Amino acid sequence: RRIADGAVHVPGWLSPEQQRWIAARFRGWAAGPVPPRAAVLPGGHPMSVQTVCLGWHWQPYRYTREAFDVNGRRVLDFPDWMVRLGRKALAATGSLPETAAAYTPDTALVNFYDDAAKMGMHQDKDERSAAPVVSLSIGDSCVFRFGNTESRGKPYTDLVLRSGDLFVFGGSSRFAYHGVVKVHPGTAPQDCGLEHGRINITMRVTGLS
Ligand code: MD3
Ligand code: FE
Repeated sequence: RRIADGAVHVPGWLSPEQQRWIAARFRGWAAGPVPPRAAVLPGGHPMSVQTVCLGWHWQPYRYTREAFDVNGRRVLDFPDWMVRLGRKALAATGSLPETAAAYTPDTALVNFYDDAAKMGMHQDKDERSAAPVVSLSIGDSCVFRFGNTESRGKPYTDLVLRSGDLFVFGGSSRFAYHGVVKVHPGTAPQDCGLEHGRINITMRVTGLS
């Protein structure tokens, strides 16, 4: 379960019913005012994942309140149920009860991976907070690469993230390089609510107002 300082993996934390419920929320966001989009990197290349932002709109590499790069609409609210889920997630990884209860994420990036999508090694440092990131996966499994804080290269650890898995990145792991090497198509469990592809939710504290 403990992968590194502050990095805790809890396989199968979400029940199939919770996975189906969240997959249905994703379909709602996808049909909503700010649909999933592939963010375009500063070099002009679109990312291969499709992202829905909640609370704050993320563009490489800043947070805004309006989705200027999609359709200019105001960003979707960060739902209360996700704050509660984030607190439960921290509690489940053994953080102090008072720390878990005070955790108040204000943004989430909800990434959809098709069969070919991946995410290169990067650090998440657009937030002005060192609060932990909570990650939840639904659908196809993937190879997740968890690296070090110095560079994109070795040493790193590859592990498989499956539908229902929880991962929390706090402490010195918060600013570690990480990425998604590949998705394993066709591995989504029958009962997860997603027929193909992979959803990953990362909740964060932006430290912005
Ligand atoms: C380690 N997402 O959205 S989740 C991202 O599966 C992102 O979609 C991946 O990396 C995905 O930025 C990986 C696991 C994760 C998320 C945030 C982290 C690992 C992290 C932040 C710091 C360290
Ligand atoms: Fe990341």
